[in-house]
Parts: sequence; C-alpha cells; structure tokens
Amino acid sequence: MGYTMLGLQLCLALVVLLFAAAFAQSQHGLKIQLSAADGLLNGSTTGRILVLFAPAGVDPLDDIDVATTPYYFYGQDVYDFDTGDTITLSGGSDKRTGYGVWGYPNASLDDLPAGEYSVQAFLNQYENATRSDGSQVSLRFPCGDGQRSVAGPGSLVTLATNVTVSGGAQTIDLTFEAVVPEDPFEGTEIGGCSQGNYPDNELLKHVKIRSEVLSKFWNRNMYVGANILLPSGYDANDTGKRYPVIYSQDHWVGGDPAFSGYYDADLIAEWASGIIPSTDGGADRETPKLILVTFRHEAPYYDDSYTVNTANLGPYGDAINDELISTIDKMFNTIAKPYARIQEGGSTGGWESIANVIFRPDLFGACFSSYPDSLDFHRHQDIPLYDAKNAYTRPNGSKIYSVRGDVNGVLTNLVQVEQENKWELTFGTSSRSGNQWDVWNAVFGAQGLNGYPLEPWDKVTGEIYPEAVEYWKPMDLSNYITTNWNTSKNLGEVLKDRIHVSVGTWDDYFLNEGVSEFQKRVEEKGGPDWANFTYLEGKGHGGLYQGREIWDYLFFLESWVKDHAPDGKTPLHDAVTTSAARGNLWEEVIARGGHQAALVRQAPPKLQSKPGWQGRQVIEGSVGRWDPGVQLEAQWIVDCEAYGTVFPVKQGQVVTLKPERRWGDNVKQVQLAVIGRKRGYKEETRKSGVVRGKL
Ligand SMILES: *[C@@H]1O[C@H](CO)[C@@H](O)[C@H](O)[C@H]1NC(C)=O
Ligand SMILES: *[C@@H]1O[C@H](CO)[C@@H](O)[C@H](O)[C@H]1NC(C)=O
Ligand SMILES: *[C@@H]1O[C@H](CO)[C@@H](O)[C@H](O)[C@H]1NC(C)=O
Ligand SMILES: *[C@@H]1O[C@H](CO)[C@@H](O)[C@H](O)[C@H]1NC(C)=O
Ligand SMILES: *[C@@H]1O[C@H](CO)[C@@H](O)[C@H](O)[C@H]1NC(C)=O
Ligand SMILES: *[C@@H]1O[C@H](CO)[C@@H](O)[C@H](O)[C@H]1NC(C)=O
Ligand SMILES: *[C@@H]1O[C@H](CO)[C@@H](O)[C@H](O)[C@H]1NC(C)=O
Ligand SMILES: CC(=O)N[C@H]1CO[C@H](CO)[C@@H](O)[C@@H]1O
Repeated sequence: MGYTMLGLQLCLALVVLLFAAAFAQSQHGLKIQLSAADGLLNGSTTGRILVLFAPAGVDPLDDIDVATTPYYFYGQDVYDFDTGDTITLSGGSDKRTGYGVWGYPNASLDDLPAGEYSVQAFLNQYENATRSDGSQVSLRFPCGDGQRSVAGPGSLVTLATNVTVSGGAQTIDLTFEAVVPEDPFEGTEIGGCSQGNYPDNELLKHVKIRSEVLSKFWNRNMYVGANILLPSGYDANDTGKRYPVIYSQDHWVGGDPAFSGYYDADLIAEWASGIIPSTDGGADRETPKLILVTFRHEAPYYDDSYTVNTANLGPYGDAINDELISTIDKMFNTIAKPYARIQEGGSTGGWESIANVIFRPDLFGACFSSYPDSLDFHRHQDIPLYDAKNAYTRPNGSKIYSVRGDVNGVLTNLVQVEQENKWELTFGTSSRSGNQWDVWNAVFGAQGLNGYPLEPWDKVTGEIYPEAVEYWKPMDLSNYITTNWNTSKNLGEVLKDRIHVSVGTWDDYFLNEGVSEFQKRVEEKGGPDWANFTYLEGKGHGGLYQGREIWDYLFFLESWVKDHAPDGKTPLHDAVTTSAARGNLWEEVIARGGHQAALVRQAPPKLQSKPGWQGRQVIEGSVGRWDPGVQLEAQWIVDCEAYGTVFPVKQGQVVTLKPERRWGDNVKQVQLAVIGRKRGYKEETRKSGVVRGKL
C-alpha cells in the first residue's frame, strides 16, 4: 500500500496564514467614532450599536419603520467595548462574514446622502449565556419592554446631535452618556426588569413564576406570567363552583389594565358588572361565566416565545403549559380538563393557539385560530419555501411581497420580504433583531453551529438553504399532522373536529395562503369535515374569529365547552386527550435542533487516493460537512506548502489533485485545507488528515 493516512501529522498552523482575511474598510467617506463617557460602564460590554440619522430637527427615534425613506440607520456588532475604547463605523460590511456596518435603507455608510441630520447612537447591551446544551450566545434578555429593537431599557445612548454630512471624508464623534432606564412599572417585582406582577383588582389578577425548565436551559432565572380575568360573581372560597378557561394568545401585553387588545375598558366594566346592556331594546344579558387568561412570555428573540418548545428559545411550551397553567389551576377555581380549556388568538396568537392544540391535545380541547402565522411552509407568508431558490425574488425576477393592503379598495403590494429582512439585519445579526422574520427563524428552525438560529436563507441575498429549511418540518403544522396521522399519536382521530381557523382572503401578510395549504393537506387525509375553515372574503388581518363581536364570540366559545362537557351533546372522549398524542417534546426538540445536533452535522475534509492519471495515484477529497450557507474555499498543501491557488468549492463537492510528473518518486505529503465563511460565523479553517507516500 503506497499511501497511509496520518491524521496526526499536520503541517501546524502554517496554513492559516495562507488565507489573509480581506476586510474591505472604506479608505475615505464617512466615519463614526464612538466612545463611552468615564464612569458609565460597569466593565466591558458586548452588543449592537445603532446609529440613527433623521432629518435635522427630528427625534431620530421618531420613525424607524421599514418603509421610511428620509431616515437612515446603521448597525454594527461590538465586542468587549470598554471605557477608553473607540469603535469606528465606516463603509459597509464584509460580505462574506457580515462583520462591519449594515444599514437601512442603504447598507453602506458611504451611501448616506449629504445633508443636515439629527444623529443619535444606541448600544443594545447583550448578556452572554451558556445554555444547558452547551451552546453560547450573546443576547438581549427580557426587560419588561417587549424586546424593543432599539433604545430598550439598559441601552447606552448618546445625545441627539445636529450634524452636517458633507458627502466627503468626515469623522463624527459621539459619546455614550447615559443608560436608557427601565419602563415605569407599578406592581410587585419578581426577579427584576419590570416584568413583575401589576396591581391586582377584584377581578383582574396577575401571576408570575420562575420557570424551572427555562431557568435550567438558560442557566439564569427566567420567568413567565399570566394576566387572569375572573368572571363577575367569582368567589375564591366557593371551590365547588368552577369555570372554563379561555387562553388568549397574543403579543407582549404587559400589565395592560384593559387586559388585552380586545377587551377595552368599557367591556371590562360590563364584565365586572356581570350585565351586558341590550343595544336593540331587548333584554339585558348576563356575561358569559368564563375565566380569561393571557400570557406574559417576553423572550429572547421576540416579545413572546410562540408558546412552544424550541431549540433556540428553550422549553417555553412546557414552562407555560405545565408550570404556569398548573399554578393557575391551583390558585383559581378552574375546570382543569381539556374540554374546558380553549386556545384562541390571532396572528402570532393564531399560530400559538392552533399549535398548542396540535401539540397538546391532552391539555386543550379546541382552538379558534384567526389569521395565524404560516401553518404550512409551502407558503411562508407568500414564499414557497420548499420549492423556491430565493426568498426575495421569483424566478421571473419579480419581488416577493410581505405586506399588502387595501389602498382605495384595491389590494396593493406594499413592502417586500427583502426590504423587511434587510431592515431587520440592521437591528441585529444572527436573527437578533427582535423582529418578525428573525423570531420565525428562531422558533421554526434549529440552532446553527454558532449557537444562533440556523437561518433558512441568506439575509442579504435571499438564497434559500434547503438543508436549513428541512429543520422547519416539525413546525410545519400540516406536515406534522399528516406524518403523525396514524402513528402512535393517531392525530387523524385525536384532532378531528378540534381545529377551527378563520382568515381574510386579503390578509395583509398573505397568511391566507398558509391556511389554504394546511387545509388542502389535512383534508387530503381527513376529508372536508375534519377541521373547520372560514375565509372572510376581502377581509384583511385583524379582528376576532370569523369577524365576531366580543360577547357573541365569548358565548360561542362557552357553547363549545358546554357541548363537549361530559354531559354535553358531543363529549370530548379520553381517547382523544391521551398524553400519548403529545408532540413537540422537549427532549426531541433539543436533540434534533440543539448544539449537539449542530456538532454532529459537521465533518472535516477527508482525503483518499485512487488509481488515476498514468497509473499514479490521484488524490480525491471531500470538503467535509459544514452548516448550510457556509461559503467555502480550498487550498491544497503539498509537503507543508501551499500548492496552487486558493479555489472556491461548493458544499458536497469532490476535489481532486493529480500528481505532477516532476514530483518523480519523491515522498510527498498531501493535505486539503478548507476555509468556511458565513455571515455571523467566525471564519474557520478545517484540514484533512495527511495522505503520504510515493506519488
Ligand atoms: C451598571 O449597573 C447598574 C446596577 O445594576 C445599572 O443600573 C446600570 O444601568 C449599569 N450600567 C450600564 C452601563 O450597563
Ligand atoms: C438642531 O437643528 C434643528 C433644526 O434645524 C434646530 O431646531 C435645533 O435647535 C438644533 N439643535 C441644536 C442643539 O443646535
Ligand atoms: C461575551 O461573548 C462575546 C462573543 O459574543 C465575547 O466577545 C465577550 O468577550 C463575552 N463577554 C464576556 C464578559 O464573557
Ligand atoms: C439608498 O437606498 C434608496 C432606497 O432603497 C435608493 O433609492 C438609493 O438609490 C440608495 N442610494 C445609494 C447611493 O445606493
Ligand atoms: C374566604 O375565606 C377566607 C378565610 O378562609 C376569608 O378570610 C375571606 O374573607 C373569604 N372570602 C370571601 C370572598 O368570602
Ligand atoms: C412572475 O411570477 C409571479 C408568480 O408566478 C406572477 O404572479 C407575476 O405576475 C410574474 N411577473 C412577471 C413580471 O411576469
Ligand atoms: C397508516 O397508513 C398507512 C397508509 O395508509 C398504512 O400503510 C399503515 O399501515 C398505517 N399505519 C397504522 C399504524 O395504522
Ligand atoms: C364551529 C365553526 O366554526 N363552524 C364554522 C365552520 O366553517 C363554516 C364556514 O366554512 C362556518 O360558517 C361555521 O361557522
């Protein structure tokens, strides 16, 4: 055998020098220099800087919407920033790694038009965390503000300054002078950061618990809470009189005294009085006797957790469903049975309500889900995620839209997926903007090798990575149901008649598309009566299930509970509330999508020799396995020296080296070095073992 693999015989660190990192820093143009006032910092800090340019005289925080035109803002990650340090922002980011400036609407600082501006900078401070699966991330943790993308509590801030931008070489010096304080909060603090319990009144109660499972995962204290509205006539001591519970899923509601978006102050007054005055001259009615609950689960990555177990956010499903709900059941006179627990909500809450019935049929009876986030990723909003190559642009070159609306009676496309993603990237790299597309990446996908969400497409180019999308399948709710239709979970039987979805055909975010895809796939299995779908013609995003009025809706939900009670018309049988039908189990989620899974999917380059050219041995190499989206370049190394030029390679590509005649019969050592680069990943060089022998 002429060749031996000597994995240990490496050419030391020499090769690293072969890849000189080419960070293109702009030589001229605009520079922003930032430092911190003496005494401000408590030690070095890591986070995201955002520099905002508004028209002169305007508060830079006035308008940072995606559709803004005359406002410009630029972000850059910062590591270990300390008193005495100066950070300089200039140009645009290095395209291959994403380190450097990224701005909106123009990526590079060099593209900021000359003019008069009001300028202000913020530094969103991250906290480092080592999760129980070993992954390490720097993130902003909840602080009672619903994950504000900029200027959240704890951010460093400079004064807003008038600046004339010349369009030529120029340096703007800014100094962080203060820390954004926590939002005003009245109530009983538990665990800090204004997420505590707001003042109770007779019927509105607040519960907050330290979650064991989340705190264990994050290696820090993590909390979840609930706002609980009791019915009029509720008597805590009369434990024989028990009530069904409506769990309304929604965004961060804080301690909103109106309880949540759709119960305004007037409704709360009627609720408290127990009487709904007649509006049509008929008799007054008694309010429905239900307990209404909303959750407070502000999370890393977003203003809420999506109420499921995910590898990026942690076991929020278990924290809310097993820890918090059982606490609520102990504290209040609930009927703690699936038939008397309804999940409902719209949009994010629409997805959460249906997902919780699908994953926890042992806990909840039914869902009434309105205009839910994508139920089926054949349409993720309007992106055909499984079939498309690009999330931003269709094959014919037209743009994929994220937002549309009724403009004078005409359904008009308004904001592109590309604009929103690039806008988000300004607020945070690695899906840390605290915004919508990023939290979907976190909730639906796995962890990347870098600990952050394994993004389904390149945030800059829109190129879709099918291998990353594959990880989304367990959160594709029709895929999950149909693949567990007649497994031991038996979802075809278990979920029948329990799912109700309502959506407008003009949904502002194209969410009716995902509902149709979901309906098509579950009905292929279960027929037209398996679940109930309502499409409201010409209606956009918003409102209650089927466009109902609030009292009508609550009576309707109450009637579902009555019908499915043990003495009702169609009792919910134990067979369909069995714990064997549970899904989204934490151990499975973290095993499939956590840090260990990320490590296992990596492999170093590997060489083998094959008979080839003129009877000599040709060396064939694999470039190894890397995360989806890692861009690769390779370099042959012969006898510890670079051989030939660095050449681009694709994932999965086989590369070959043919020995040269002039090498004669000399003993040669051959090795393959591959360097990987990805936005948000550290550059990494991996080397094959050495193939050694006569060439
Ligand atoms: C330093 O720590 C104090 C006390 O925790 C806090 O109030 C302050 O905001 C911190 N400063 C910075 C710059 O983070
Ligand atoms: C900044 O510019 C605005 C608009 O031109 C002006 O009203 C304001 O007084 C200026 N502020 C300072 C501190 O000069
Ligand atoms: C936090 O993590 C960052 C990397 O994201 C690292 O640069 C920094 O040194 C860490 N800070 C601390 C205090 O460990
Ligand atoms: C900056 O972005 C705007 C909006 O997308 C665009 O119209 C303009 O051409 C860009 N400017 C430069 C210099 O690229
Ligand atoms: C419930 O019982 C406790 C003592 O067991 C008593 O202090 C309280 O006043 C009672 N509450 C009502 C509403 O009757
Ligand atoms: C491109 O394709 C989309 C989707 O198939 C279609 O709706 C659109 O009209 C096409 N646009 C052009 C310019 O052909
Ligand atoms: C599930 O359905 C498939 C196809 O209809 C069938 O082949 C399989 O035996 C069924 N499995 C169970 C557990 O009933
Ligand atoms: C219970 C329920 O939501 N039923 C609805 C089923 O869907 C039809 C429309 O397709 C509605 O009219 C029903 O109200």
